[in-house]
Amino acid sequence: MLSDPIVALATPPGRSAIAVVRLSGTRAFDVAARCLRPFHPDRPRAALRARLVHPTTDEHVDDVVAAAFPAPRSYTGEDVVEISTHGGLLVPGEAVAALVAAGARPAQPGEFTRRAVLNGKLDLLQAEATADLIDAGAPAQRRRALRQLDRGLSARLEALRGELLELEALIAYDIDFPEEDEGPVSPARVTAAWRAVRDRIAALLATAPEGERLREGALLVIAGRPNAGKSSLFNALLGQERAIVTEVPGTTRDAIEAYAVIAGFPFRLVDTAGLRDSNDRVEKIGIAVARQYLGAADLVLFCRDAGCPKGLPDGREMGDAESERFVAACHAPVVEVVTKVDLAAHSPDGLGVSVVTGDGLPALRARLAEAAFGRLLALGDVEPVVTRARHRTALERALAEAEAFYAARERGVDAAAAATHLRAAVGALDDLIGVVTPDDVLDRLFASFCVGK
Ligand SMILES: Nc1nc2c(ncn2[C@@H]2O[C@H](COP(=O)(O)OP(=O)(O)OP(=O)(O)O)[C@@H](O)[C@H]2O)c(=O)[nH]1
Ligand SMILES: [Mg+2]
Repeated sequence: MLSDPIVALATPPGRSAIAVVRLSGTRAFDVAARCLRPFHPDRPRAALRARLVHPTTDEHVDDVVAAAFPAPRSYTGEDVVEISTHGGLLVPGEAVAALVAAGARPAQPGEFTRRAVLNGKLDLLQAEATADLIDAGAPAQRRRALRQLDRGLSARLEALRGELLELEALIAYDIDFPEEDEGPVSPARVTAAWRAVRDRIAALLATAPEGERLREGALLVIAGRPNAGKSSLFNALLGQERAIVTEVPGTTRDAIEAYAVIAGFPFRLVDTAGLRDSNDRVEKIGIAVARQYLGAADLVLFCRDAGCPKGLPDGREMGDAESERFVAACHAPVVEVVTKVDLAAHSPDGLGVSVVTGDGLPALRARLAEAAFGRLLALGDVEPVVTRARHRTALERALAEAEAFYAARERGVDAAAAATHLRAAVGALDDLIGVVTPDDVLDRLFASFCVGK
């Protein structure tokens, strides 16, 4: 049943001052009335003190504050009761159990938000933004999720949808009077309108790589010769001594991955084994792992040691040619940095850092954020951005249909047939916003939600 009363703890379990229990459904007020003394559905959206009791044993479970939100003015669009109980390991669970005994069912993950979507309180993009906001670990993720929750992306897609329908209206005359040579709307005007909407879809699509990276964190792989100071820099960027640092070349043998927020943006930092020809079995495996990470990286931070400009500690020198070859072999963009500048006689060309003095670290952080998220930085927080593969594939479909429309017109296909491509493009945008959303799409989306959301 879709609107049966559901209940869940909306706050994480554990010791806390308060916890919030949420109840939603057509009979939610009946359930609440069996447990709350008193319960006032006639005083909507007022926070009122009450005793929460078990409906069959009458046992006093907790003193709470409860508020009733009658449909449709609630998060789910159904009758909702929010109950603030005391926190801790026992009380919130017993409060939920009492409400279940009174006739509510424990909610599935994401079920509240799913109902909000089905009742038209949120579109699909806003529901995704809700999950992104909860998952946000970096300020840039929070700002982006809030913009999407505010319908920034939805509004842009609706505007594009409107433009596609206008384009269809422009060729309506050709559809109705296919025999006429020239309709009242010139082909040049149709072309201009088509180009404008096509370009706008393409521009939005172009935000996808960095948008998806913003949700997942940019994979930043630190590489360089043994002893170049990679692990030291990894720890400095992380703000914590995570990787082992010693003066022995070949200290790091495994790849170490950690989440870090750099200049407000999310990164997955990877420290790797120093690159050299080694006969050590373990180190060789480590170097192979490093190369795998380099192949998958969004961005490479290449470290060069300023402390030993002539010979490297392992007796070999990584000459300019060798490091240039390395950088050229990387698919991802490379940020080059000179490490240990406190040991150097004079300041290096380009970006130099020292983890001992802290010199250059702020500039390095800014450079990394720029290299991984430069397009988003340039767009600011105002322009909408697409952040999921689901968004990207729908926009790719819309773009392909828009292109097919124009190609069909160029080939002299009749207007009615060409217009079906515009309809299909509109359909792709509708799927994206979630106008009509099949159950399996909802299942996949809400499976990743937490219970109580
Ligand atoms: N003076 C100075 N010493 C540094 C700096 N960064 C690293 N070191 C020293 O350089 C040595 C090697 O540092 P690591 O961070 O272990 O170098 P690595 O590149 O991870 O080395 P491998 O794991 O062996 O490839 C250690 O003795 C560090 O203390 C720096 O900025 N200044
Ligand atoms: Mg190391």
